[in-house]
Amino acid sequence: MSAVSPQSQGAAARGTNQRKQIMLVQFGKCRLELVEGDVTDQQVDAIVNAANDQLAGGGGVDGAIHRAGGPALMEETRRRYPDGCPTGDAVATTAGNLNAKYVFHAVGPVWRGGQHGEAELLRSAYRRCLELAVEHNCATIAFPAISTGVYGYPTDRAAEESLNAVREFLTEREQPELTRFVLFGEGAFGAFARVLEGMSV
Ligand code: AR6
Repeated sequence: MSAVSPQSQGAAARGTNQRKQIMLVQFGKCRLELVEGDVTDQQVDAIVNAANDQLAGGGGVDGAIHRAGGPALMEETRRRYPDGCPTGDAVATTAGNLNAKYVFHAVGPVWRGGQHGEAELLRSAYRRCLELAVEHNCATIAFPAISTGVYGYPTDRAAEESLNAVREFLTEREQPELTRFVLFGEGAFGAFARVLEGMSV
């Protein structure tokens, strides 16, 4: 098992008075970051979208990604994946106007109380994105907190499954170099940070 050395630090967001939270952890050769922010602002090889199984677009992260990426994203998605994408899986498109090479459209589970395979489906959605990152030679990838918005997955439970899935993958495969969770708001950041701190001791 890789050594884990957490360092947590608050950093002033450039150009604003707001303090944005950042937490960094190293798993062997791989770095895991938690940041508070907007996933569409990230400059990484792959940005992950929290999509639905029809890849039909929607609100939340999905809406923001399609707005920022432009219409080319939906055109490509429709052309290449007319049947959508099953829950727990992910598909890749190019990233349009986003500052990335790819968007990985991941489909997380709808929360139905926790007894319907939600945890395994959520872990699988993260794993599939990391596999796509390796296949597409992506050194850096940014995730939102899949399923924790419209799909209703409790954030603290999602943090546990998501971070464990990513840690397992990074420890086994030793890539990608950087995995960043981009968490919308202090509440989501805090939930993920608490789980990551617990994992590091
Ligand atoms: N950057 C980072 N995180 C964000 C952003 C953003 N720009 N916008 C929202 N979040 P959701 P889901 C957070 O609802 O639960 C869509 O309609 C948000 O606060 O985007 O997987 C799809 O089409 C929450 O914590 O995704 C599907 O139908 C998290 O991202 C459905 O919603 C995920 O919220 C998918 O639902």
